[in-house]
Amino acid sequence: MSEKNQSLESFWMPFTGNRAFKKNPRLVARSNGMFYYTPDGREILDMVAGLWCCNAGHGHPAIVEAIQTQAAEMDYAPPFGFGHPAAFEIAETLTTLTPEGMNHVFFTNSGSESVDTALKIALAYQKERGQPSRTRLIGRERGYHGVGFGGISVGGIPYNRKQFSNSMIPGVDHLPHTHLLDRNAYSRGIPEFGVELADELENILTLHDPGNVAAVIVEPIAGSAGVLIPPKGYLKRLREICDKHDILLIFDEVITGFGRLGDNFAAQAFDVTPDIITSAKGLTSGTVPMGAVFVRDDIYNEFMSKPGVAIELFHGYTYSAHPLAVAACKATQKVYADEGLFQRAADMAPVFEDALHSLKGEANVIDVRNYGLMGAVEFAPIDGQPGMRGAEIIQKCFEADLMVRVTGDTIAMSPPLILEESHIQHAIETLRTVLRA
Ligand code: PXG
Repeated sequence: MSEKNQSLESFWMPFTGNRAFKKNPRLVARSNGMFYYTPDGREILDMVAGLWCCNAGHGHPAIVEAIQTQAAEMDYAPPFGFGHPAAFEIAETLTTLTPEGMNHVFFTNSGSESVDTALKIALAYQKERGQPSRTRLIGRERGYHGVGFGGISVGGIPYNRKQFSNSMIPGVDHLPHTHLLDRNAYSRGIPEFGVELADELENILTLHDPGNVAAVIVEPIAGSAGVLIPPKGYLKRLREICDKHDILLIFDEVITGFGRLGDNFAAQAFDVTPDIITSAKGLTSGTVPMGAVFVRDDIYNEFMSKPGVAIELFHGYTYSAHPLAVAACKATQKVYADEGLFQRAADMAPVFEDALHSLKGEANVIDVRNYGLMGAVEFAPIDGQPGMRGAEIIQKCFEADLMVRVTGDTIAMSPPLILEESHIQHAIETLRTVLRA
């Protein structure tokens, strides 16, 4: 690999074909703005914001400085029984971005931890309010909620569950996914058909009795499964059914939060207010690991209203509200606000949409979909080798200095919100060239 001929063997890479990677490594060594740089200096256009997270672009000087300053000032502060002022300050700032009445936040270090935290809060809340029979959880096919046992249990990506099939948390059901290729292919923005898929929730509730169900968790837009946009009216219908049966609705906004859809959260973009929002990634623009779970005031107050209880929730992480993460988060949020990046995402979305949809008609393209600055192009699989075409395309793109994300035979893009029209054109034309070759 390098002059030192260092082996790649020791690092067991996550969600990666280790053997294939180590034969043909795709390494990046430096980043700035919209770009990564390989160890030998090639400039790679980053159309995924790292992994859907670097919303402010790479190496923003204000964020870099905040992290450096904090590292020198206080490296770590214990979050159990102690606090540091900036944690309370950023919590308050963040709750100005959430829907009304959602003014409390629990800090974690990742999306997976945010999901498991949200599920635990939902379960504990039902007990606290005197409804201990409400223990069941409902996720959705093709949902990705991270890799904790809770997250894979409510998640709906078969490969992520298969190796652990006997160890899922009990009492979980799944809604059908909403990817209706035959009816909704090439939708621009919100697809027209499929609101009735939300009604399946009523059937699941009838089967188990609503009084046994704690919460429903969905990604407003499924990201990892290939950018699946909810059909028109679908999220509202889920909200109505949850309200009718007094069930919590959790939006997993690990990807959709912090400007990705041109608004603070998908909750605002789609005008549907959940009871709990999970987040991570864009929270710190991917600079320092951090997650956050936002809860409605009455959920928090339920825990706080019990007399004589010392610790209200037996849950937390050594690194909850880590000073470096908090500093990064504060600086990131200031950059988002000062530079109007959420609005910028909204402004660039139509340009992104037009460019993506110009790929309709290219070889093997079977769908293009988009919302805000999330987009995907789906390809017909090679016969008997699902995923192979997608893998080839991202390799060819990387060789052509373009970073995109692949899931199966779908290429996804979720660029930093700082991108310019020229980046969009360059990315789409590079992809077009790869497809034509
Ligand atoms: N929920 C959602 C909706 C996510 O997208 C997580 C939870 C878990 O976050 P952590 O920080 O624990 O990884 C995610 C993460 C991909 C890809 O290929 C997506 C994610 C992570 C890695 C790869 O699409 N999303």
